[in-house]
Amino acid sequence: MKTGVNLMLWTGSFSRKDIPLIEKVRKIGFDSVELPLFNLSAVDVRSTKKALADSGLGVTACSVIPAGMSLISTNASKRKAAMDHMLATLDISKELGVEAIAGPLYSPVGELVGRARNEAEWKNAVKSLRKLADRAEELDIRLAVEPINRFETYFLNICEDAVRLCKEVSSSHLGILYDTFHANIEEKDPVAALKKCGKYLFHVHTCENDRGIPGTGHVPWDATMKTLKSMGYKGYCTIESFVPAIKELAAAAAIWRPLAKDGDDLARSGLKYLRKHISSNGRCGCRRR
Ligand code: LER
Ligand code: MN
Repeated sequence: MKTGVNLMLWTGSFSRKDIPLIEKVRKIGFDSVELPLFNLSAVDVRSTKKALADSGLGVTACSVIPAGMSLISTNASKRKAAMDHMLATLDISKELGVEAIAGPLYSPVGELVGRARNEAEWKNAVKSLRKLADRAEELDIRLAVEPINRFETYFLNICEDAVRLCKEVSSSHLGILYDTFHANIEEKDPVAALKKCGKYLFHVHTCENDRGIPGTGHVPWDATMKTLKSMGYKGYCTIESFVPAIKELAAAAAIWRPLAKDGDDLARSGLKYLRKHISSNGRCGCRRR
């Protein structure tokens, strides 16, 4: 298992000005960096590619469906817009050397419609993700779909449904992003849910239950890490969090109080905690900060 950190600790959407963050992440000591690829036209592909290659870091990307678009909608033009956006995300990811694109790859974060998902939306999701996964297979980039909490989506909240989605799409390149923060809200037993992801587990977001520094709250880290090891998970444990200073993300993720001194503190302290877990056999016994 390897470590990673999402640049959302320091920026709202990855762009040219954020390239120095890649070196910062390497210096802090992470094995990989996660790029928030939201505004594709702001990415300087050549310079970013060089910075990534120079860093030697593994690279993942996180992606969301922009407002007004949707892979699950019964509105064909919304589906097409979302598909075009995701195909463009795959293309740029290929150029950057991204190994996996992860996130709620179905409808916009925060889109709630006052009812549960319906059969038509499920079928559209399967169809859309199959098309995307076909392209992901050609490019050899893994797609990891993330169940998120009920206040952020009505479409996919639990791992059991994510497994069903993966089974129905049936692609070697479509799997699950398990996020400890969302699992803590939605799963009756977050660790059992993680285990059930089985071979579909492609990526992990290691977030504390309040989105703060891993190890400072009540996520069952010992059991989570032990389970990841027992599953033979070799992917990244990527810290994803948000700080009030990045206003657009703070608003989207409902961060209304500081959860650490700043992004650097969150990254450094979180990494220290995760590393102890990753290198220990069985129970870590790590003390909470
Ligand atoms: C959304 O709450 C989340 O956890 C992110 O991974 C979305 O980019
Ligand atoms: Mn996440």
